[in-house]
Amino acid sequence: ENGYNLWLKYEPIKDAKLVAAYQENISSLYVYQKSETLDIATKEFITAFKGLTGKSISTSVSIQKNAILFIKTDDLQKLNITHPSPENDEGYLIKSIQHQGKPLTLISSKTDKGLLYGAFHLIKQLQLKQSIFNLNIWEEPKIKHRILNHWDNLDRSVERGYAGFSIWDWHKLPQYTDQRYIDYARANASIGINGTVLNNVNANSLILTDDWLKKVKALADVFRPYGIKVYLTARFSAPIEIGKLPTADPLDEKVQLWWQQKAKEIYASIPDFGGFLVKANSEGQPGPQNYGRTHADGANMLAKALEPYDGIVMWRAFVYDNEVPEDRAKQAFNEFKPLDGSFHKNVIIQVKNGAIDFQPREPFHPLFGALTKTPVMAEFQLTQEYLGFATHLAYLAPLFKECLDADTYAKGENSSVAKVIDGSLYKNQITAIAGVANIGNDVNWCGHPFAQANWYAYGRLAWNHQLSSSAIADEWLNTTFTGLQKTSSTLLKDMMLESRETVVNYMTPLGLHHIMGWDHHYGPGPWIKDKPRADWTSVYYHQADNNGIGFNRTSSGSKATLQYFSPVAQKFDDLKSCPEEYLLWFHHLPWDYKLKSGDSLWDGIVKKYYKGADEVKEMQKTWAAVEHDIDKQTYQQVKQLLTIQSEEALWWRDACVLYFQSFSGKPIPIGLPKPKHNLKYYQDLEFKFVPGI
Ligand code: BDP
Repeated sequence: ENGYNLWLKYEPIKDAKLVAAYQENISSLYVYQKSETLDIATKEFITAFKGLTGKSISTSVSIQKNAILFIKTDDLQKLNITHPSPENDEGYLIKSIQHQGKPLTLISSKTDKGLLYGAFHLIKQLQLKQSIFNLNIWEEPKIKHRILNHWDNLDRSVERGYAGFSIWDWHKLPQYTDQRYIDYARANASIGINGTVLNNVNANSLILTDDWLKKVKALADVFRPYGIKVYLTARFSAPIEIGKLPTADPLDEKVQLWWQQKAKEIYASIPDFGGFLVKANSEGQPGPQNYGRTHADGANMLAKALEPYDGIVMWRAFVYDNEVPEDRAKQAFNEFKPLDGSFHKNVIIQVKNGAIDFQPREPFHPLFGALTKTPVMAEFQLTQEYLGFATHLAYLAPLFKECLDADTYAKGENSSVAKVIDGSLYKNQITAIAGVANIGNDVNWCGHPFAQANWYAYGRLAWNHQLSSSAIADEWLNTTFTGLQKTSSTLLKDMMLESRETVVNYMTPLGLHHIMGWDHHYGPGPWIKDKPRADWTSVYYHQADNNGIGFNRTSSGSKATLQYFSPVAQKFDDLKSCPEEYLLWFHHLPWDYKLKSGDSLWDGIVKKYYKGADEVKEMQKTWAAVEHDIDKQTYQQVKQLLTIQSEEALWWRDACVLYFQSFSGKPIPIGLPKPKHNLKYYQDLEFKFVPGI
């Protein structure tokens, strides 16, 4: 078992009674109107059914007893079936019905894509050994554009990618379409992902040239029948670099025309092209501010070029400026809030879950809820840039949920981030969500077998943010490790649900953040200082000195707390109500500050680091306990990765504790073992060729 088949493993179900029931009650497929997408749906179902139950079924020309009927909502009447179906284009109904005396399973949707989603749902029902009787499943996605962002470069390196090289084999495209593209599309369709940005936000304008657009078209053609649209990142200076214009000023007419022409060209070959994702005036990327223009000027120019074709612009709010002597956590809000209302209607602002940068834990970004006239989408990072790369096991659904479920209070209580991005709070027409992909050309796609769960969880939450982390883990575990007994499944689920908190404990407990190794972000580096920008150092973020530690973002400090709506602002601002998991994110506190546990802050920090490292040892034990239920190859892989994780957790623990001790001057609490090496040892470690840069 090499992990290639992800959660789409169709291995024989062992429960003979159940298999007999499935075999007996599914006879054939009946497709009312054929299409490429429905061919895919039926082929997938037939393959799955054969694999899971051993029975070969096929499509038939008439409706047989116990058939599965694939039919679009508009055609229902023609068969005299009257069942309400979802209004949403991608929604679907799966219902057990009686039709002319025959029991049938009806899958209906307004679109072929919805029927494909329905097929995958029914397959999952079988994979999870659930009932296929008396079905009445009504599904509709809450968010319209559910997108993966690939930070893939044209040379096939992947920025912050830890699972090998890019799966886009640009060199062989457009003539050669790798089977991987099809399997990628299948996997995404199975969890409802319907868009992919193919290239890095740190963009290369070459992608917009004719030769490269042919390659993009080839991918778009593969993905289309799976309901997946292709998007590209647009480098703002492209009109200069590939258009030979002297400027990229968004108010220059020639520049506007250039983009309009470019859009026309793209849509001529990719009629359903999704649009552009743009990182502008951020970390050295060009943008409208180079010409004294605003983000709105830049975004609107592109939006107008895409508008005739229904394309959208996802304009990132991940901006911060070294020249601005302001807390980096506040800068995106400061730049975008005043622009609310000035964006064209097909622009959506893409906001990272937190205000700094995909840390193991961040409070939700204050821009969620703050823009009332501009749609906002959330960007999560599936690739584990700050959570141990593809070597640490960290199930991220709890991280995503923490953000999605957070109440912004933008319109009073019950104004969750999820409601902002699903459009229900401000009635936005465009709704979207993005996940920075953790996919590469490793045989198992994601490097770590458990990292697949983050791709899966992202897709599931993008479809329905109300699902629980636990329910998603259950689904993923039991479709991925097909031989799991109930006890093993529970053990592994508990391990997954704890795993992200474990990483927080051994990396950045109590609200610490951004204290990783310089540049490559590998391992601990709380001592990082004296870099070209203060906000690229660790000391900027932890502010440790002999008196205490933490970034004062309260009203007596940077005032970042005040960017939140009341009463969230007060909650974070007031030490008494600030949740301890965000303590040092918002407060600078003396080493002897008393935590809720009664421990001093120093003791509390140290204990968390030790706890995190101990928890990885527990994960190792859990994994050993389920060995009998896991195939040999995967078992060994995860076992070895957990060994690395355990060593690295100790490394994080010891390096951080020793470093912070050099300020606190306090002993490691009695009973805890001493670090293996001295601080200098950790500070002197050097790493060359770390992946993902
Ligand atoms: C940071 C990454 C950097 C990305 C940047 C971004 O370190 O590689 O380019 O975010 O999101 O997390 O633009």
